[in-house]
Amino acid sequence: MLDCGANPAGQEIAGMSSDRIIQVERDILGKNDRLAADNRARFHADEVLAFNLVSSPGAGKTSLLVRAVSELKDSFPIGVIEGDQQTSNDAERIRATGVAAIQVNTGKGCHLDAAMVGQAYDRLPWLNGGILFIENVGNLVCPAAFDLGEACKIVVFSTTEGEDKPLKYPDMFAAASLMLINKIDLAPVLDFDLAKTVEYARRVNPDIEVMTVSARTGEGFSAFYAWIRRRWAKAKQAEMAMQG
Ligand SMILES: Nc1nc2c(ncn2[C@@H]2O[C@H](COP(=O)(O)OP(=O)(O)O)[C@@H](O)[C@H]2O)c(=O)[nH]1
Ligand SMILES: [Mg+2]
Ligand SMILES: [Zn+2]
Repeated sequence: MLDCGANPAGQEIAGMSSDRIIQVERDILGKNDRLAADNRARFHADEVLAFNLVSSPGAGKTSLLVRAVSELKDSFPIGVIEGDQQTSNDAERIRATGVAAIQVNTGKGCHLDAAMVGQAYDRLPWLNGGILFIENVGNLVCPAAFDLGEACKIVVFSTTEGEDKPLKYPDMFAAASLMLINKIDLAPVLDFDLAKTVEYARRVNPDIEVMTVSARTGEGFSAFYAWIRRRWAKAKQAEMAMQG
């Protein structure tokens, strides 16, 4: 349990008083927030736009990134940080596209933290003016609580997961700026109810933007790229305004 540190469910832990548990959680999250602020300052200095991709395992984060980095790599310097408990499979899938990727293995850990991301960022080539994609560990719970220094979180939700997941795991949908509904190619065979999914997501986060995509067919990706380019232009504008 304490691997995670976030203890979002507020469970009891044998031998620890609830005050002590709350203190340990505050210490862990407080330290993470300081390191996330350091990451954010570095991304800012490098003019790097960082996205933190979160989802349950198998929603299609890596498939989506393989397609996106292949199609965006001529427009932006791109780097990827891949988080999984074990294996470097996902980093290898990204590197096969010619884009730099660093694998972080969290072992028993169930989320990436800001320290891991800072160390992985050191090992990437300089992404000056580019984009950093961080693929978090597949888990709809505690990655919501750990700021990595990203510009925003993107939750990837697939049509195979059931429409009610935004209600069951509200913290993640509340923390995300964009929901990519992936595997839309499978929607007809699954009787997937898109309207219901969007309604549930907006119930926990009225501001969440929603797009449907298929990492398999490429459907919906031009809208996703347009969204990325808008975020990028906005960050550039803010930068220029600050420089006066
Ligand atoms: N039909 C379909 N399958 C997909 C799509 N995206 C991913 N998959 C499949 O879903 C499985 C998990 O994908 P992966 O990218 O590894 O998910 P991750 O665990 O979130 O990184 C793989 O078998 C993919 O081929 C999609 O848009 N449509
Ligand atoms: Mg993956
Ligand atoms: Zn965790």
